[in-house]
Amino acid sequence: MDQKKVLTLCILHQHPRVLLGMKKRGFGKGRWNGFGGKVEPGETIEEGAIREMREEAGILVKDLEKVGIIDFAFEGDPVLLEVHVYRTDNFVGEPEESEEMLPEWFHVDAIPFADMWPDDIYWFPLLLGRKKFKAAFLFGKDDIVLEQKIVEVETLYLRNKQRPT
Ligand code: 8OG
Repeated sequence: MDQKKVLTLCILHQHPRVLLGMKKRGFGKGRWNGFGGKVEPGETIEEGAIREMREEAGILVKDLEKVGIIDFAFEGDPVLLEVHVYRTDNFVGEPEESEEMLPEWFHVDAIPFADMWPDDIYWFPLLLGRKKFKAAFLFGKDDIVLEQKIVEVETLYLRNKQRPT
């Protein structure tokens, strides 16, 4: 049976800059990304996003706006990832390096897509344009995008308070 992992991804977007972090270890190592990780038992998805932002960059985020839900499948792998994407321009603290991430601000015209997950170039423009979306990607060998689907939506289910099943 397919298994599903629920993850968060949070991007600070204070136009015209966004905060990304260089992932120093584990899944996605060597790529710039937003901050996030697995939702832990007993916490809501939004609580998970807030915790990860604090742990990985020393930032307290407020007014998280849910902008997207992305499903990832990997050819030959029964594990599906459901990534809940948030943005905010309201936070407290200065980004600090952690064991997992080296944070850096990027101008929105200089986002390092070549050194990011290959799907990001498809949906980042929606996030920066303050649009909401649902997306699905199928990855093949060497993280090549084999299939992709992105739909802009008016609203996302208000699942922030929900605990993953
Ligand atoms: O706990 P861990 O660091 O393994 O969590 C993985 C993080 O990477 C989590 O924030 C979700 C995020 N992530 C994926 N896949 C992709 C992707 O294709 N693009 C981006 N931008 N982030 C991703 O798991």
